[in-house]
Amino acid sequence: DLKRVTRALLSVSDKTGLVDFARALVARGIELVSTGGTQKALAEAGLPVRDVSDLTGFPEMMDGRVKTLHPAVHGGLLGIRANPEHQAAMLAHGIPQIDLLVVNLYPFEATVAANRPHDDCIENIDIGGPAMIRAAAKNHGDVAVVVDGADYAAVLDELAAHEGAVTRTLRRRLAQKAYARTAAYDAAISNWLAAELGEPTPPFRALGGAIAEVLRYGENPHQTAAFYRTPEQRPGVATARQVQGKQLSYNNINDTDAAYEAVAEFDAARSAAIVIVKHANPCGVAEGATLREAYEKALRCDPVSAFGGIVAMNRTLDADAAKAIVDIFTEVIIAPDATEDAIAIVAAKKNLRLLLAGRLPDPRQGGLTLRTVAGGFLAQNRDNAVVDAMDLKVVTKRAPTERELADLRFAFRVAKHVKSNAIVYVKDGATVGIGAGQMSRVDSSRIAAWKAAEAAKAAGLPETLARGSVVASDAFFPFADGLLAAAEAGATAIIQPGGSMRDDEVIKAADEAGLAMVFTGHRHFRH
Ligand code: 93A
Repeated sequence: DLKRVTRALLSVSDKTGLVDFARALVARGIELVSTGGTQKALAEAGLPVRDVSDLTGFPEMMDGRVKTLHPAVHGGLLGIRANPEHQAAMLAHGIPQIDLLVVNLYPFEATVAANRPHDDCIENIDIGGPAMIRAAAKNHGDVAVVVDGADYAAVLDELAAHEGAVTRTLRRRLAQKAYARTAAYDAAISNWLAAELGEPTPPFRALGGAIAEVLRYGENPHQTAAFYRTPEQRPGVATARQVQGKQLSYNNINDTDAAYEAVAEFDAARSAAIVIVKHANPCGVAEGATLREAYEKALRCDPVSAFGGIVAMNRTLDADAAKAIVDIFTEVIIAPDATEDAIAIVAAKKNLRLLLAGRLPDPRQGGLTLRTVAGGFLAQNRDNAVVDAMDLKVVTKRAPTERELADLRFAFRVAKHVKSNAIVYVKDGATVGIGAGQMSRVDSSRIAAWKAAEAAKAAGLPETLARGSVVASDAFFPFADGLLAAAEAGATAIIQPGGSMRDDEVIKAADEAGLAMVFTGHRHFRH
C-alpha cells in the first residue's frame, strides 16, 4: 500500500540534518513548504521552498503562536485522498495536499531542564506542532509523519526503493511514534505545572513523564512488558550503566532492584556487604572485611538457590570478589563501581550482566512505591525505616550480648527485604537461614530453621548453622510457637516489632527458654 509523496511540510525547531534531508526530497521532485525559521534555513541552503503563509493567506502572527493553525494546513493533512467529498472540499477551498509532515517541537523539556523563567517555559509550549503531528498521524493511511530526525534516513530509503512513495508499514510505525511523542510532550507540560503548583508527585506523573524501554517479555513469555524510568534518579537498576551482558529481563530488573536496595542498608564505610537475590528474595546476605569474604559467607547460606541469582554489593567490585562470583552461574552483578581488573574478569562470561550504579541509594530517602490491583493501583511511601534509628527495647530478663545485638540489627535489616512472613537467622554477620513468603509465621520459622540445617549439611558441618544464631521476624510473633521453634533450632536472641495482644505470653516463653529479645516498634511487611 504505497503512497506517493508530492508535497512535504517541514517545521522544525531542531534543524539538525534538515538541509540534507530536504535536499534529498527536492531531488525527488517533492515540493517543500515551511514555517519561518525552517523556511529561512532551507532558502539559505539554496533550496526551493514555499512559505506556509502562501498556503494559509495569513502571516505568522502573535510571535509565531499562530502560524500553521489553519484549515489550509490541517485540511491538507487530514483530507482522505480516496474520499470524493474530501477531495471536493480541498478543491473548492484551494487546500493543497500534504503527503509528508516533518515536525519537531519547541524544546519545552529542555527549557524546563535549563531552569528558565516561567514565561520562557510557557512560550515553549508548542501548539501548532502537536496539532499537525496528531492530524498527520490520524491520517497515516495517506500521510507520513516524522517527529524524530533519526527517521529521516528510513523515509529516504523508502522513497528511493519505491519511486518516491512510502509504505503503509512505515507510515503506521511513524504514526505510532508520533502519538508517543505528543503524549510525552503533554505529560511534561502537566508535570511542570504540577511542580510549579507544589503538588506532591502523583504516581501517574511519574509514569507519564517516563520513557519506556520495551522488554522482550514480562514475568512470563506470554506477557508483554516495558521498563519505565521515572525522573527520580535514585541510584539503582534504572540509572545504572550496563557494562556488559544481554538486555535485562523483566525478572532481572525486579530482582536486581531488590538486591541493590537491600545491600544499600549496609554502610560501606563499616563493612563490605553482599546480597544474593533469587525470585525477589535474598537467599544469602553477609558482611565481611572484603567483598570476597562477604560473598563466600553469603553463598554458604543457600548455595542451591544462589545458582542463577543476582549479586549486589555495597563497595567497588574488585578482582578477588569477581573471581569468586563468576565461579558459579550468576545472572546479574550490580555494584556502585568496579575496578578495571574486575571488569576484565567478568568479561569472560559474555552473558553475565554487569551494572554499575555510581553510588548506593539512601535507604532513609522517601519516594513512592506502586502496585496495581484490579481497577486501580496502590501508592505508598517507600519503607525507609532503618533499624539503626530505632529505639530498641529489651523485653526479656536477659539482655542481648554485644555480638548478639550486632547480629540482631543485621537480621532486622535483612528481614525488611524478605517477603512476608519473613524469618531470618543470622550468625556472625551472615544469614544462615531465611524463611520467606509463607502465609503463617511459624511455617517461615520452620523453613528458615530447616534451611540452616541444610546449609550445614551442604558445607559438610555436623551441626545446623542456626546453633548460636539470632533471629529476626518482620512482624510480631502472634503466638509463642514461632519463637519456640527458633529457640529449638538454636537461636539465642530475637528481634521483632512487638505489639501483639499476647506479647506477655511471648516474652514469658522467651524468658523460660533463656532467650534475649528486643522490640523495635517498627514492622517491615513486604509483599
Ligand atoms: O506557536 S506554535 O504553537 N503555533 C503554530 O501555529 C506552529 N506551527 C508550527 N508553534 C508552531 N509550530 C512549531 O514551530 C513547530 O512545531 C516547530 O517546532 C517550530 C518551527 O518554527 P520555525 O520554522 O519558525 O523555526
